[in-house]
Amino acid sequence: MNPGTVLSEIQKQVSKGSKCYWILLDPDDFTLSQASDIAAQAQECGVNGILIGGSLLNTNHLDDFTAAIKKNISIPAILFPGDATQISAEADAILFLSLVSGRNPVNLIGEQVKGAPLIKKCGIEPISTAYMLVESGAVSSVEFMSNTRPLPRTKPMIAAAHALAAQYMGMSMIYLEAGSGAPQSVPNETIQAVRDYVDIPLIVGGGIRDVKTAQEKLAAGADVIVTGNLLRQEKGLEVMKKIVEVVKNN
Ligand code: 1GP
Repeated sequence: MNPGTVLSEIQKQVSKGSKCYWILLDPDDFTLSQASDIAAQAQECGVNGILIGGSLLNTNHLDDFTAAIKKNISIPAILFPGDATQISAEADAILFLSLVSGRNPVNLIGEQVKGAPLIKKCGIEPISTAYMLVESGAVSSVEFMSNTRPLPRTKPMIAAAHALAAQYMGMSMIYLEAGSGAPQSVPNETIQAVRDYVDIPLIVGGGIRDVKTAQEKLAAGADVIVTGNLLRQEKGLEVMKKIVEVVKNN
């Protein structure tokens, strides 16, 4: 794919009203050959992008992992970093996240300052993304690692105000996150409220493990849905293929 075109491709899709589906591969959860194989199958069935990353990596193979995925696909490989250590020149782009739901300066601007020069050296495309953590019924890894409070589930307008502020600050996308393996996904009311307030692409992830939930998030206004843990489940690939169909038919 042409360098520097990941965001513009997403914007093009969204402006046509098309929905997208990304899968998240955590380098701690898969071997290189598993990741490469899953990425190839994902592309073949119509997944639109591969996210790579995790809140805390316990392995040291991000470059090799990303290269193994890239070898088999032409859809974008996009880093989804937990911190400034998760940068690789092998990727096409990186979600340049700021955890705007929290009030911890380390996650709002500190890690970004550390990572920005490395991203420039790597030449990968940074995509400014407002990362918003929403309560999910359990303490997520993001909540614990960032030492921030998630947005309350029952107050959609608080989420909408954060998203609008992020758009006004010039961020290119919103990521509404319930957390990896969340017992409850982002509430549909929260997605709707954010959708009503912002017109930049809206990504929703965390706790989406079945077709019905995926459909609900799309209907509520998500432009992109993300599944991660689903692929660690038996029959995960089958569910992924069914979600692709739902996304295509939206
Ligand atoms: C986590 O949004 C992603 O950051 C995916 O979450 O693993 O729960 O699908 P799941």
